[in-house]
Parts: sequence; C-alpha cells; structure tokens
Amino acid sequence: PLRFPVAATRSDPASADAEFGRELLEGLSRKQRSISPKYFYDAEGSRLFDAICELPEYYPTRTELAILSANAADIAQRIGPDAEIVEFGAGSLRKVRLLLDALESPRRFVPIDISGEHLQGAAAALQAEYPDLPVHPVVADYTRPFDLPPLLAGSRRRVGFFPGSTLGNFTPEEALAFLQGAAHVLRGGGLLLGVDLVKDPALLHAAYNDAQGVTAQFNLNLLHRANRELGADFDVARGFGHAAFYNAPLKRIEMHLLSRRAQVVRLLGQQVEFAEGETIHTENSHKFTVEALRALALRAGFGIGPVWTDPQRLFSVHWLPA
Ligand code: AVI
Repeated sequence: PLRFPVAATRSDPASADAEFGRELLEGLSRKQRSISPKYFYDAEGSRLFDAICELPEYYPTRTELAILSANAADIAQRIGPDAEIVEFGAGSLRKVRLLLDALESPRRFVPIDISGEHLQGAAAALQAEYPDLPVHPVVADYTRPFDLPPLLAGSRRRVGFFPGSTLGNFTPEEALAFLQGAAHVLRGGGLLLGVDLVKDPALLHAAYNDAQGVTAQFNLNLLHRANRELGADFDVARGFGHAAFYNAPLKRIEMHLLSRRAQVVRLLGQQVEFAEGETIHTENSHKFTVEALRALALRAGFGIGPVWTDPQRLFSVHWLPA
C-alpha cells in the first residue's frame, strides 16, 4: 500500500476520541484559543454541513456542481481512461457522480473521509447506483499518514478529487504539505481540485452568516460534541455564540465561538475560564486567486493544467497533472 502523505504520526480512528480531548485541552490553553476544524465532522456535524451546502447564501457547492457539470466532458478527457478516483474528504459523494458519469472507464472509486458512519452510508448508496464500479471507502484523517489501497490490475493511474475548497481549511503550511503528499501518491495521474476564489467580502460574509443560522449550529455543534463525548459542560444554548468574518489581509473567513459572558467550563477534570467576548478560533476558510493556487501547486510538485470557473468567477476547478 501507498502511504499518504509521507510524514509524521499515524491516523487511528479508534483513538479519535482521546485525540479530540487532548487537542481541545491543548487548543484551549493557547493565547488565542483554537481547535482544528476537522472536529466539526461527527455524524451531526456532517449532517449540518450537508444542510449548509443547500443554503441560498452558501454559493460554493452549487457553483462547483455547475462548473463540473458544464465541463464534465473536458475534465473526463484530462483524467483519461482506466483511472482510479481517490476523493479526499468525500462527504455525501454528490459531486463525484458528475465525474463518474462522464468518465469512459473508471476502474475504482476510493472515497476517504474522517466521518466513518457518514462515509459508509454514502459509499453504500453510491455502490448501489454503480454496481459495476468497485467502491473502496477508507475511513481516515487525511491530514495524517494513512494507507491507500494498491492500484488494481488494469488500472492505469490514480487521480485525486478534492472538491469544495476544503484545501482552504488548512493553514498555508498544511496546504503545501497536503499537496506535496498528493503529488507523490498521484504521480502519473493528477488532481482535480476545487477552490473558492477571492471576491466581494459582502458575499463571503453572507455565506458564513446565513439567515437560518445553520452555520451557527454547525459551529456550535463542536461544543455539543465536547459535551457528548468528553463530558464537558459548555452552556451551548446561552453561553456561546457564532462569529464569522472576512479577514481581508489574510484572504480568509475566520469562524470563532464567542463567550457571551465571563464563565468557567469544566472539561476532562480541568476548569477553563473564559472572559466575556473571548473566542475559540474554530476554522479558517482561505480564498484563493487562480495565480496563487497555481503557484502553490507548482511548489508542491504538480504541473499546471486548465482551470474552469463560473461566469461570475466565484469558484474555480483546477486540473493539476502529477
Ligand atoms: C468544508 N469547508 C470547505 C467549508 C468552508 O466553506 O470552508 C466548511 C464551512 N464552514 C462554514 N461553512 C462551511
């Protein structure tokens, strides 16, 4: 098996709970308290994220679907025949259907996701729709090393699919490391990468502060999760609120959980004091220019292929040969 990426510690879903507790305590002890956005995605968080994708304000999902559907033939030609498609952060598997339908002879589909329950359900539904396509789900945290199944006999190349601008949730260093690992395991194939573009901050603000408050629920679910899994006593209903804003110099949306009052939270035998207005930084969602994304891809060892965008240039899909 091929190890991805070529680095540090192993991913072990069995120890995920212990890791959440450890990382949360560690993150809460920093000056700017923070926690990795990967902990959003328990079963409830994955469900809430799917609901975000349907919101009128959240343009990335429908825009990327439109780009993929308008350019499916072109994209399929770049990918070529007999490829195995590896999807990173597979979620509900809606977008890959557009690819699979356009491809001449996909050999296998390997969806990778951190949320095991969600992945198994989505993969089983996809398998039922594509009975002749081998579907091989891998439950893993793809920010840590994990094993990819070896290519099947008759497969010619591996092609990565990383839609949704999830790359933007990494720090710039993590994004580079991820792309370097991807370029390594996808050598001879390529990566189809969807990233959100820099745009009018008002549109960005609305997308992360939706009128129905689903994004707020998604953000606050992290605290519910800590209460459920770690026995913490966050007062989610009254004690904390959702805050999201565009940080223009760093070209990113930041999401925070804001303490509405001075309070003490008990968590894993520790007491954590919050001042009124203090925040836990839960997510960055970086926005890219086409040029900046291409420069990053080049540094990571990819070549540069075509980019497809929508008429308003809200979102971009890149073909990066490896
Ligand atoms: C998964 N990821 C690309 C989403 C984003 O837009 O950064 C997560 C999200 N956060 C709030 N809304 C959606």
